[in-house]
Parts: sequence; C-alpha cells; structure tokens
Amino acid sequence: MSEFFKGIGKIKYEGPESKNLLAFKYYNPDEVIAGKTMKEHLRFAVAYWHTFQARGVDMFGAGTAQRPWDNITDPMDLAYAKVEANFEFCEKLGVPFFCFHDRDIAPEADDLAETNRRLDKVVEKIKDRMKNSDVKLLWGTTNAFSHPRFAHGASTSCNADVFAYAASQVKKAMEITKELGGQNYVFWGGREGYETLLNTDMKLELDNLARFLRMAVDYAREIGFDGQFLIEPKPKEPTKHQYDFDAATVIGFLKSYGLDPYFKLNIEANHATLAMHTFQHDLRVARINNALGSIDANQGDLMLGWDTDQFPTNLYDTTLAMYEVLMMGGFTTGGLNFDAKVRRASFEPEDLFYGHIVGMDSFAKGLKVAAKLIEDRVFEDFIAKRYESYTYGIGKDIVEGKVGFKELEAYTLKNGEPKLSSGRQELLEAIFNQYLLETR
Ligand code: XLS
Ligand code: CA
Ligand code: CA
Repeated sequence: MSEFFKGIGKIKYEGPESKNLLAFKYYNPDEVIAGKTMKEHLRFAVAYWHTFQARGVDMFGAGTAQRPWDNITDPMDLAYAKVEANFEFCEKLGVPFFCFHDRDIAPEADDLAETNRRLDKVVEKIKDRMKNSDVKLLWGTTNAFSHPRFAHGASTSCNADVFAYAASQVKKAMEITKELGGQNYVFWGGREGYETLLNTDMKLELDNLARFLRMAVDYAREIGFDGQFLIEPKPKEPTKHQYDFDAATVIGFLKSYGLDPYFKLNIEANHATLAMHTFQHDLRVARINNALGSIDANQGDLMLGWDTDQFPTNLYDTTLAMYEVLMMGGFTTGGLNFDAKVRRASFEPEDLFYGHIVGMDSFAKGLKVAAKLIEDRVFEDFIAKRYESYTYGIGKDIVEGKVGFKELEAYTLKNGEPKLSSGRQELLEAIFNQYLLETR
C-alpha cells in the first residue's frame, strides 16, 4: 500500500493555543457535549468528487491541482489509487465517512454494461479496504448530469430513452450503495429543471420526476435497501431554474405526489443562499417538517451569484446550523458532508487538509456554542415569552380551534387596540455574540 499524503501524519487535537497548522484547535473528537462525543454529533464526511476528482478547472483556465496520483495514467489504476487515497485521507483526518457519485469512483466506459463492470471492480476494492478501516459510506449518489446525454436533464429529459438510462444508472448506484453499507442515498437534480418554458412541458417533467422517484422507492424495497433517501434542493445552476428549488418547494412537491413518507432532505449551505435564504432558514424549514436528514457543509460567497462550494468558516452559520441539528435531537443516518473544494490557487495536496481542518474546527466550535445556547435556553425562553399570548385566553382559543371570525370580531370590538412588545433583535444578537466569543 503506497502512502499518498507523505509527510502528513494523523491530525490531532491540540487546542486553541496550538501553533501547529496541521492540528485541530477546536475539534476534539472524544470531548462530550450534551451527552455525546463531538465525533458522534458531527458525523463528518469527505466528498470524493471535490477531494479526489476536482482539478481546479474554471471557465477561464485549465486545472491547477497538483495531486500525488498525477503520474498514474491508466484510468482503472487511477480509480484504485484514489480509493487508497480516500481511506488514507479520511483516516489521517479522523473523518468517519465519505460520499461519492458513481462516476467519481469508476470511469465511464463506452457502454453501460462495461461501465457497471468497472464499478463492480472498484466496489470490490473499496469493500476490501473497509475491512481494515473504520471509515464508512455516508451516502452514495448518481452523476446523471455530466455526460452530454443529459443535456435536457435525466428523469425530466424530453427523451424517454434518457429517462430509462438515468433509471438504469440509479438502479446500479443504489445497489452499490447498499453493498457498501451506505446509510443514505442522495438525489440531487443535476439538470432537472429548464432553461426556457418556450420548449418545456413543465407538467410532464414534474410528473416524470415523481414517477422516477416512485420507481426508486419501489426498487429500494425490492432489494432491501433501507438507507434513508434524501433530496438535495438547489435553485439554479446548472439549469436556470432547478425543480428542487429549496426545502419548501421540495416538501410541497413530495407531498403533492404522496412521496413525503420516503424522503428527507440533504440541505446544502451554498444552495440555500443561492435561493436567497439563510442556511439556517432551509434547515429550519426541513426540521419543522420532520425532513432534515443530512447536511452538505460548505459556504458560498455572497458577492458571487454562483455555487462556489467553499469550505465552511463562518462561525455564525456553523453555530446556527448546529443549533437546528441539536434542536431536532441530532443526526440519525445523516451527517456533515464537506461538499467543498479548495480554491483554484490552493493547488497543493496539503491545502486539502487545511480546508477540512478549518471546516471541522468551525463546526466543532459551532456545536459547542449551540449546545450552550440551548442549555441556557437563550432563544427558547425569549421565544416562549414572545408567543405567550397563545397560551391563555383568546390566543388559546385560536390554537385550539374554538373560535372563528365572528367570535374574533366580537372579542376585538371589546378588547380594543392590541398592545405589542419589542422583538429585541439587537439584544439577541449581542447575546449571541457573547456566547460565540466566550464559550470555551
Ligand atoms: C451540486 C451538488 C452535488 C450533490 C451531489 O451542486 O452539490 O454535488 O451534492 O450530486
Ligand atoms: Ca451538494
Ligand atoms: Ca454546491
């Protein structure tokens, strides 16, 4: 077994005073917070596509990435090498999970049968490596968006043969996810959307998307795959309008097709912000609908209108994200997948470590602050007081369905002008800052 990341050993927790660049300052895997270790709470995952596939290509220039496997030319040897690199990387970082698209782990061949044989070979290699590793598969998914056949979409393509092709691909990807013990299976609608309604039958496309998901549910049952199905919302990119726009849209879609019992959501920070929501907003929408399954942990750049997939460093966001996770009682099958890539100018292998270390430290700090805020009931008590008027008198009658418009009019005529209290936003923000700065 060759070592790829030479000169970098196991990344350890050294605490906030440490000057070691390759050490955790806040992520202490064994530290217990609110009854569980940090490792159990955070369930970090490495994204195969960004870490082992991405080359730092952009619209204006070639890839810049220097990777330890660059001298390997045979596509299958390269795929096997990346399996080794993945396990070495996760083990050195102490990240317990990884995630992949089918096409990340094995190169596509000229026909589907050969492509599937290649996948089987790499899956064997992964299974073999898993025997002497604690690293597990958080989720698998399908890349049904890169190949030119998906120019009009996959399950929402205008071409039924493409629908069939995408179905065959998901079938196989689900089988290998099951074989590798994957805890979830993600559907991200790569090109499931449209550019112009002038050439689009929106109703048929949405019905077909629902038909496709129904087939996936049926097939999972048939093969006994009991991982959680997750849909990942995104408002735009690559299409102008993606059907899985945001958490609320996806929940509405699932309910209108009777699919809601079978799916939860994988919320990505940068997708929420592209939809003009905060990360916390989409997490909250998912949580209150009992649909928060997993998280793609990254961040965008608010100056840019596209999906920059940066490593998460914003402590406000990591804290409020962990607040939502803790308020739902923690992850079950989900986790925090770093769907994040190093910048094009950060081209050295060690940058992959710096990116993950800052992401893990940022979420560790966020977890601690969120746990303390919840323990002290900072927002809960304030919110309970703010909505207190629904716990007695006319408010209680409204909540219990005891009154209608006529009774409310009679009440208002007697009650007169309502008396309001301040929302105290600035005060709450000051308290939040204090917790962020003072929580150790
Ligand atoms: C792209 C998505 C994608 C999904 C998995 O924007 O984030 O990477 O997470 O297909
Ligand atoms: Ca994602
Ligand atoms: Ca993204």
